[in-house]
Amino acid sequence: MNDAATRKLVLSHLWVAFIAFAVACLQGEYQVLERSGFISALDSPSVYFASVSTHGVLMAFVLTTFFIMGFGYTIATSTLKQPIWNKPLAWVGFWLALVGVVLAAIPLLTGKASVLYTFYPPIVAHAAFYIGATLLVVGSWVWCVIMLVMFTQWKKANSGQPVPLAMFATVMNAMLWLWTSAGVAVEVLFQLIPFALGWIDTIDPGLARTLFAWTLHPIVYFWLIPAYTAFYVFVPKQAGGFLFSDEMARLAFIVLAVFALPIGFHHLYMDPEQAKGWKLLHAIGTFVVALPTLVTGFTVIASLEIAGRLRGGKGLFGWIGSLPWTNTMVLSVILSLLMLIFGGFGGIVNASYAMNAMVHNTAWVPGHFHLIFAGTTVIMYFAIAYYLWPMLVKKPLFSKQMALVQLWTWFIGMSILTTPWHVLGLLGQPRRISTVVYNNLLTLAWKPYEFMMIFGGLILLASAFLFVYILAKTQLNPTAEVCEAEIEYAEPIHAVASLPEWLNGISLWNKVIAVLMAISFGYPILQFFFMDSYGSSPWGF
Ligand code: HAS
Ligand code: CU1
Repeated sequence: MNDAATRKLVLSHLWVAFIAFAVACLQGEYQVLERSGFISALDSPSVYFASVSTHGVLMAFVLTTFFIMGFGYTIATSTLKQPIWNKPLAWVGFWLALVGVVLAAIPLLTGKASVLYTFYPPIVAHAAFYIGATLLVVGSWVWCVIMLVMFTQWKKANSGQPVPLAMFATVMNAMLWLWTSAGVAVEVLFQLIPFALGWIDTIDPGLARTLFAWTLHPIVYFWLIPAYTAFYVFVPKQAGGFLFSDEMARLAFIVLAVFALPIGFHHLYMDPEQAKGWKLLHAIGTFVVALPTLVTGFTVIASLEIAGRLRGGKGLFGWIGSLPWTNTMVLSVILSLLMLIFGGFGGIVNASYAMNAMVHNTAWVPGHFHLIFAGTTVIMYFAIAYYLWPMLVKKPLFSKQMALVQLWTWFIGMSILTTPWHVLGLLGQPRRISTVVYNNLLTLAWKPYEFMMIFGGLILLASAFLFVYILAKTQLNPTAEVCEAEIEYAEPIHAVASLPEWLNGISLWNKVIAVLMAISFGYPILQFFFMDSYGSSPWGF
């Protein structure tokens, strides 16, 4: 991290990510207020849907993609000890993605792209929205190419050597993202852009939703992998111990990347366009993809236990108390795992066909993904930022105490926000609605939960601004001494001297994915071309 040009590149990516995040948090608080119906002056479905669409795009696409790119450049340069391959190209990727975001933001903020982050045709947005989203994805592909080239070059120069675990995970994620984004790219290029420009009169929502389902599950693992990377490569060292198993970590990343892809129909259980046999196949894959998370939970907790015992913790649970709870990385992983228990439980409920029927399209689903994405995943983005910031700006963190408060408030706020969502879902409150006025006892029963959500959202908003404040203060602090710390990667208990190629490369897994995708999406997509299909006219703007 001594190369100023690389630091500038990484910081630029991370700042875009975190500014998008702060704006989206503001919108989040407005949305819970609007939905609650407590302040009638706020009631406006059109503003609500413009806001929720922007919020979703900023959180799910902008925060994540820019963070993942910036973090990936950091991992690649620090683990491979190589400069970024083709830095000008990396900047091209950055600018393409940023121009895309600005282009998409204009129709989003002016209510011309209120199609939510999942696009939902036949609702149609202004073409600039889809073109902007495409540029963002193309910018991220540039990052994928750079990661793959650096990985390949390193392997050539260090043949037979194990690729550092953090880089292995990053390259797996780049490969995963190329596969993941293909589904939505086809939808946008061949359906949505022509539809928005009026080149085609109708669209087949069944095909569009199938293509989006191709992307919708693996994208969540694209977001998650940096968090798991930090679990494995930073946490054990920060806790004062060792990684329980390097090989087990690789296996977890492989199963995550491979099985994230052929399972998207668990988002379509209640949709008519796919038959039940295909849904069953995707359901089975969904349960397979939960396994690497269990392996991750096990390995990370085992690593924490090693650290706790090395620090003198005794007895069955005594090691938990002796962990360094005031280390931002260690505190984050503990809070992240706690949120994972309940967020993951919700995922298993969703994945089970009969229970999905109960919760699908209800407030339960945003409850699930706020807990597991905004909670489990994003808290690790904070931890990574706190860890890297002093090395990126060469100044010590402005205030560790404030950072700890920020992490705790995020955890508390997210718990208060998402618990009522789960309950409201079970009480039948639909998701993706502005306000539901049934005027009956059912909606009265919702009110206390709505109130809790507003409160949880306020805590989160304060926490988000505190996060950005700490980063900005650290960077702008004129009096701080110079910080020369370097990134420290965790050592496994048993050092890996050599690895079989399947644990050290991606080519086998790329082929496995190709086969699994052909099996799970081949016929379900092809069927649209040889059955009668009925297009829908545009709906919306
Ligand atoms: Fe999900 C919907 C199924 C994980 C994100 N998910 C969504 C949506 C998003 C999302 C954004 O099957 C909404 C999409 C939309 O807008 O329509 N999800 C799953 C399953 C998992 C899962 C099975 N989801 C995630 C992750 C996400 C994410 C990760 C983001 C990062 N999800 C679904 C389904 C739907 C869905 C359906 C569609 C719902 C519908 O009807 O629309 C699994 O990967 C989860 C596995 C996790 C576990 C938890 C294990 C727990 C561990 C913790 C151990 C810790 C301990 C504490 C013991 C099984 C490992 C230690 C304490 C100490 C102090 C040390
Ligand atoms: Cu999914």
